[in-house]
Amino acid sequence: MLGLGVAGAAAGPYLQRAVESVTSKDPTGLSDLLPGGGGFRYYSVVGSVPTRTAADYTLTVDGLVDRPATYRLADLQAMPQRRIVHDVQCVTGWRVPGTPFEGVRLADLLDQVGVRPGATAVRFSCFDGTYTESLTLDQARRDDVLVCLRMQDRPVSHEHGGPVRLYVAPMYFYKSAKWLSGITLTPTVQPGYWEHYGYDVDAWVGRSNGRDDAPTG
Ligand SMILES: Nc1nc2c(c(=O)[nH]1)N[C@H]1C(S)=C(S)[C@@H](COP(=O)(O)O)O[C@H]1N2
Ligand SMILES: [Mo]
Repeated sequence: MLGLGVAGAAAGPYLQRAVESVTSKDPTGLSDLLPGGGGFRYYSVVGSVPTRTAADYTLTVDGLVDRPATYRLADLQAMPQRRIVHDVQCVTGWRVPGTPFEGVRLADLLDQVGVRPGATAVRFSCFDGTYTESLTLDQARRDDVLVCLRMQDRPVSHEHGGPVRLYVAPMYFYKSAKWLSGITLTPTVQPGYWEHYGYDVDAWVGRSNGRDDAPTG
């Protein structure tokens, strides 16, 4: 527990326990540690997640915007792509070195729909039906926050949250919502799934959750 503050010591194991209790009931093994994962653990807070492909995937952007929009996979693929390589750090302790993520800047999507005055935050929802995340508008506009179509230089696999996941480079990996289906501009920050259990909303790696990990981005 060296280096953990009170908050981290109290909250850190909670995610681990919850994930384990979910995975042990998961007959698909989807959320379990799979071989060939390249150091990643596959996490899901639900037992099974529907598969979405280019044929039926959609991403809706709504809330406090001028032009609500629904994007298909091909729409996102047609936009300018950015590739970033950083370490990945989970708040439970595991870290994966230099991992490429590639996709559309969230900032570009926000510009397309036109953020209205009054919006200060972004809420993310997922087609697993349960997981949520959030960012402030300033965080969401960062260059290293991607609506990610590729991970490890291949299309984001179903297990990793494909076809589209969020990637928030400088924050703990729980901010990087998998199976992304909705982006909603909100008047205030609405804490995400794990944040209701005590994890920090501002989840900067090494500067939150009572942890002192080396920064990732
Ligand atoms: N929809 C969804 N997104 C999620 C999670 C989840 O359970 N469901 N877990 C988070 C956590 S805690 C981590 S560490 C990463 C794990 O990503 P991976 O499964 O690709 O390794 O996804 C994050 N995004
Ligand atoms: Mo995590």
